[in-house]
Amino acid sequence: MRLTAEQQAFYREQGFIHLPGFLTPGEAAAYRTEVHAIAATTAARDATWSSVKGGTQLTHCHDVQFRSAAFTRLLVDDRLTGVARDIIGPNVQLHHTKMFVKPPEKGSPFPMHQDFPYFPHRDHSMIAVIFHFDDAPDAKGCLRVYPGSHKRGPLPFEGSDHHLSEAEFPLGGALPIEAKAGDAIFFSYLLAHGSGLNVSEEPRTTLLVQLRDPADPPLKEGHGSRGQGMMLVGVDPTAGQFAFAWESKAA
Ligand SMILES: O=C(O)CCC(=O)C(=O)O
Repeated sequence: MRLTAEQQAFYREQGFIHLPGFLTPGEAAAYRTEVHAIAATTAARDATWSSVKGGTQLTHCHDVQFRSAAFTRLLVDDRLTGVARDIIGPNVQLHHTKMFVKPPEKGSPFPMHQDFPYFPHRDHSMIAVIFHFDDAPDAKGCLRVYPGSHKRGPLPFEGSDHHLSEAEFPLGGALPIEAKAGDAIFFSYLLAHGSGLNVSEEPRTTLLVQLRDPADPPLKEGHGSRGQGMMLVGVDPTAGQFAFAWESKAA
């Protein structure tokens, strides 16, 4: 799958693109089963932001391709790498993966934020891809974005959770991107985004994959993950000699 010139122009202007039917309903259902199987193990934990009060929950696990081979295959799926190439360029490198299940009636919201402050990069090549494995209407806490906000570059944030000012970026004022099972949403790590509470009777199940250009260096260390640096398409023109895993403390 590749983006048309029109879709690429939309992404450049708006900072995101919603691609309905990216996965088939059967694929989405199979991935959903995998995510819920991981959620039922001790690998998953609650990832509700410290600033979110009120007894909500967010079931979360990093590095899902180390839990289930289904996600390894998804990472190199031509549909994902094709669209990622149209946004990032010919070389696309994995940064990290994480799954989220927002449980029914109490699935935590994500306050508005940019991803930039968590893992800043020099050229801002970093993108996120959210795969929806079940329907995500507004009542389930679908993604909300401020279209075009990526053009403002890194924005001032508040507190250790790096959230944006609620006065300037109220969650309720952001555009809801209601999604169906199988949809994917690609967006810049500079886009102001968040999502609401799941008040519905069903879980909201997603996978988030973060990708970058290998030639775009991180401005700070500290957001490593298993598998980080894997080339998903193209080559890493910066690659020198690797240390063996047992030689590196970070490995
Ligand atoms: O899954 C969502 O609703 C938002 C996820 C998100 O913003 C993030 O992980 O940075």
